[in-house]
Amino acid sequence: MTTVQNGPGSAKQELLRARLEGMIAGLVPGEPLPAERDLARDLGVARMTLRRAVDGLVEEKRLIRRRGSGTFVAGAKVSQRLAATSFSADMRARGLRPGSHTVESRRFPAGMMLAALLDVPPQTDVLFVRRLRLADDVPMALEDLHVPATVAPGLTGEDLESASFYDLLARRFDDPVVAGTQTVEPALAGADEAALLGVPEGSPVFLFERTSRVRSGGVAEFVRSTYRGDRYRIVVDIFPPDGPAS
Ligand code: 16G
Repeated sequence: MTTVQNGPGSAKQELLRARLEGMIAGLVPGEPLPAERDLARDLGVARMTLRRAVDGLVEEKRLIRRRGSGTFVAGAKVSQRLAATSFSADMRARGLRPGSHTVESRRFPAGMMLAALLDVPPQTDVLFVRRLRLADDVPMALEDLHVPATVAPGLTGEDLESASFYDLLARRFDDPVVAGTQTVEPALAGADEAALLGVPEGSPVFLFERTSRVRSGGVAEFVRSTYRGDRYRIVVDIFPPDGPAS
């Protein structure tokens, strides 16, 4: 029966998938697939059959479907240079649209541990914001940000919805980030993180911890960021131990 023959895993569907994979390999990330009608005709399959195969590749994040504009080849891994740049600037530099969604936010006194990391007295008011970071609407990272009120008084979780924290520091508070310290280690996505990032629980992730200082001298943030291991590759510039050759 046709339905069985064309079902997922059927020889016909496998062949179609292989042809689509070949086509994706020949395109660069961000390039569109031809219109569904044309592609179905060229491949000699029904539009529904093609759509099912494309759905599978969209689910695997090999393709991205944008409503109203078509289906595009998903980005390869983002090569992340370890630098004091912001997520928004990094994404823009790659031609991707940065996004930020505030999942949760609250305020509390720093306490001993955060006070040491933020270099403030323990009773200092701290804003905690959990942010989902997106590139072209695809979840890339989850960031648990802690900001002392001393550096960004009045800042709220809502201010960070669809906004760049570093831009706000530079523009609203006239105090740009100038330096930072960052660590990176491998980890596995827990249930909550996996659900927000849209990856299976236990997927490999990079866990970054960063503290950044602003021009006025204070620590502006302590951030614990979970970056998707399937979308990031870390790039590090290396030099001889006594610094770059002049
Ligand atoms: C990056 C930083 C994070 C910073 C954010 C600001 C890493 C691992 N983390 O994601 O510490 O808060 O950029 O981005 O790079 P924004 O200005 O776009 O909000």
